[in-house]
Amino acid sequence: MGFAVRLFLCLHVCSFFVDFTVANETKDEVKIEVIFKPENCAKKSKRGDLMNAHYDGFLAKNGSQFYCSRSEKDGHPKWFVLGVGQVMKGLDIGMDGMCPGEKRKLIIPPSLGYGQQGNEKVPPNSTLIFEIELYSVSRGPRSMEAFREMDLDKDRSLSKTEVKKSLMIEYEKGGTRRDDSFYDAIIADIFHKSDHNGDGMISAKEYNIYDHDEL
Ligand SMILES: *[C@@H]1O[C@H](CO)[C@@H](O)[C@H](O)[C@H]1NC(C)=O
Ligand SMILES: *[C@@H]1O[C@H](CO)[C@@H](O)[C@H](O)[C@H]1NC(C)=O
Ligand SMILES: *[C@@H]1O[C@H](CO)[C@@H](O)[C@H](O)[C@H]1NC(C)=O
Ligand SMILES: [Ca+2]
Ligand SMILES: [Ca+2]
Repeated sequence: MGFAVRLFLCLHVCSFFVDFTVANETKDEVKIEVIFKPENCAKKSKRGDLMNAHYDGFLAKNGSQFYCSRSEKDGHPKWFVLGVGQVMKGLDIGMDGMCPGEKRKLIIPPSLGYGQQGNEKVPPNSTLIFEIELYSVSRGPRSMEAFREMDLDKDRSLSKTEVKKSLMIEYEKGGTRRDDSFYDAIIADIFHKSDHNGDGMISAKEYNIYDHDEL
């Protein structure tokens, strides 16, 4: 949809409205607000799934932004496995049960964020607000399963055609057609991020090496 494409192309850079009022946060819970939910939501994220998402982080106390995946490094959506500690606990919890295309706002208490230490950008004991846009979810338990599913000719390597086919299945489940530029942009991103030796194929090894963020 136009909405997702626009976000993907970063024309909508980091301009989310942030509500500063943090009403009644309970200490150790992530508060989840669904901001946008796609009509077709057959597949929801669960522990072990490979996620691709943009997320922006703000301090609840004054709304200042401490993280923006759109302006960080190459500005590509981040890849990570859900529920295994690759991201902070609050994100592992708050991004569970999400559909591709869904947008959420999460309010994360310090205990599930950067805790009593904080970090160079986050003061100690900070409640955090995250704005999340989820692009894709690949079925786990671990990502190798998703890899084997995508690897149609079983040569242990993913071609652009194989990646495109799996993306089309993913994005067109509900019958919505996407144009080639939609897929080309995602595929360019995936290969930019994963095809480390630049041979135009993603090997099992390349697929398994995630570019982790500190988050
Ligand atoms: C906060 O929580 C308390 C106890 O659960 C409740 O009585 C109160 O109405 C809540 N306040 C707001 C602003 O939601
Ligand atoms: C918000 O708080 C942080 C951390 O205390 C501080 O660095 C930042 O300058 C503040 N931003 C605004 C807009 O007050
Ligand atoms: C953070 O919170 C803990 C527990 O509530 C408290 O002991 C500690 O002093 C706080 N740290 C700062 C810097 O406020
Ligand atoms: Ca293959
Ligand atoms: Ca390669």
